[in-house]
Amino acid sequence: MANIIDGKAVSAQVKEKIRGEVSELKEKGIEIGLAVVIVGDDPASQVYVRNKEKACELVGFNSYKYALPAETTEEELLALVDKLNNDDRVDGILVQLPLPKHLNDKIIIDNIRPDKDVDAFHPVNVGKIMIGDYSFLPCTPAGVMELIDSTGVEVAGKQCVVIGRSNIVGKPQAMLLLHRSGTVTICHSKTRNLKEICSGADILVAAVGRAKMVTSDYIKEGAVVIDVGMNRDENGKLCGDVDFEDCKEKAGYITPVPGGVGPMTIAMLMKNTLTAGKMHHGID
Ligand code: L34
Repeated sequence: MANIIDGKAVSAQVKEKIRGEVSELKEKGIEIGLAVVIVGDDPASQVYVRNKEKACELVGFNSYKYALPAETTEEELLALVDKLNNDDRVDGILVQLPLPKHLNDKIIIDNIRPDKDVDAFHPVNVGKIMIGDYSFLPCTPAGVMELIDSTGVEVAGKQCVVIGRSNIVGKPQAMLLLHRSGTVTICHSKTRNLKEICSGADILVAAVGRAKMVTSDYIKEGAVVIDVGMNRDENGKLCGDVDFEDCKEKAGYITPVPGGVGPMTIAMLMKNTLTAGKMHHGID
């Protein structure tokens, strides 16, 4: 039986540390604010945004939620982003993705001030990550790194395989593993011999968005298996990209869904917001 990595516990530790720092800042009269913008009524996004608000409350940030109707126009959304860019109470701005189809993510993200871009999705922040000189790391990949670290397994020199090449997870994940001197392979829908490549991985990160695609024949005995997927199975139950039941004996360490990467994404958002707040107040 593999060790199950408890994302809730690790995220609680991260948030506790942030809570301490936030209360010290408050004593100095410094308050930190996060604005979360959600457009439309995607039920999954609503849950994630709600969890972000709860985390803000826990660590002591002011949270400003903007729930806009699905018909919101690009001009309206850009006007809100501009307002938040210029609002001194707001240290971090997050526009929850996916946006309704008529809105172009790229245009919106390009208009968030890079020093308030706590998702690290703006091209300036993406570029900084590429060269290893960054203030913010993207929340999900950064959370994955924390979960790997929680196992005590060293990344340097290991075979690391990332399944998925999105701008939000796969690509930056590969970069973060590379920064830690992992030997990194990125797999995607055109990859040949996917199973063979994955089964050579000491550290496997699955971020494809296909329910239970990674079965035990994809993993190496004793591997660290991190599941970024958030899918619904045939019974409508939340599940990851990894078939947890099938893999839990063979893996050395494995994350569950829920309770794995999801809570860490949120903890890392809190960390980035604290960093942004400190930067805006000239601390550190
Ligand atoms: N802009 N859009 C922006 N930033 C992000 O960092 C995200 N992401 C992804 C989707 N869109 C985004 C999130 O917030 C995914 N994501 C996210 C956040 C939280 C959780 C999952 C994904 C989460 O709380 N997961 C819980 C279960 C939630 C449930 O019950 O449905 C868990 O334990 O995994």
